[in-house]
Amino acid sequence: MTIYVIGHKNPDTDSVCAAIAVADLKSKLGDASNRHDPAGPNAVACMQGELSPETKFVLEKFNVDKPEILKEGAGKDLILVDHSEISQSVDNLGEAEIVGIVDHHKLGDVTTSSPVDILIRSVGSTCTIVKSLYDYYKKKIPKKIAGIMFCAVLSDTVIFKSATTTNEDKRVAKELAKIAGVGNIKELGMEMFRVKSAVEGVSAKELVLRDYKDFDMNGKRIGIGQLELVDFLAIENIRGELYEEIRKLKDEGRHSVLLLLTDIMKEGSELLYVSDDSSIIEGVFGKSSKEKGVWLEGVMSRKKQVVPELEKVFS
Ligand SMILES: [Mn+2]
Repeated sequence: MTIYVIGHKNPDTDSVCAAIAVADLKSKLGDASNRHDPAGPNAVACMQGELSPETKFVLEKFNVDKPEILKEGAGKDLILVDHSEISQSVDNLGEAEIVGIVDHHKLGDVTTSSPVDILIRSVGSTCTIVKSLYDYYKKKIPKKIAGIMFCAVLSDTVIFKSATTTNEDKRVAKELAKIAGVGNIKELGMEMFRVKSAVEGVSAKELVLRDYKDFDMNGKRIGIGQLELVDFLAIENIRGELYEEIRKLKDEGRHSVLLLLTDIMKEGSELLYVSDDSSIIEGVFGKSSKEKGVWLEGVMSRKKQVVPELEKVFS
């Protein structure tokens, strides 16, 4: 039996690295954690789309193979990592068997027909939770997997600046860095974010979709993208194109599409938005703008500072 470990659509570093790490751990556990098959499962890491430049950099840095692409869930046994929303998962999820979930987002809308192993915790990254699973099962983390998990923690917590960061994330990152032989934590973090920030030669559409998620909020489809930038100069000339792309996404049948342009040095985000009802979005953030771009001081986390506020008004 093969178990496919899969992260969310538009895979980011946490989602790809968590899938690789969980597949490694699951394969090592064999029958110890598998009640169906005494021979033990063969777990395979998957992803729903191509690697982002940041994730490519991370995997190459630690010499880890990229996961295979999986977009179809029917007939497969799955462990979901870094998501539990149907809209962010593989096609035909209803015809798949979900055998596990490891996540750090709000509980989504997936359901299962059999008992399932779930670990969802409100920490800064899925890889922080995966580290605790290796420890719980007393399994050693391979050096290169520790390296990519370390990068995933830095990526998701924006080098510990995001409001989602917990003390556990910091402690785990230090432990992973030690296993991976990373000397300077902040230095590798900045190197990674410079790769993430590079927008040259990338189309506005790709930038909008790079870290983009759809949410079902009380029957309304809301899209939220985020671009984390080391400096804003890089996008100064393409704001109009970015706006045009989120408008197109909205026209595909969404109620609203938001794009957070996050300045990781200034620790805030500029919000671009298009909506059937702009006053809702403006009400949530207490600001409006004719240019549809507003600065939100201190807002860096989609899952903690944006999604919950929108859920409230749409519920
Ligand atoms: Mn994550």
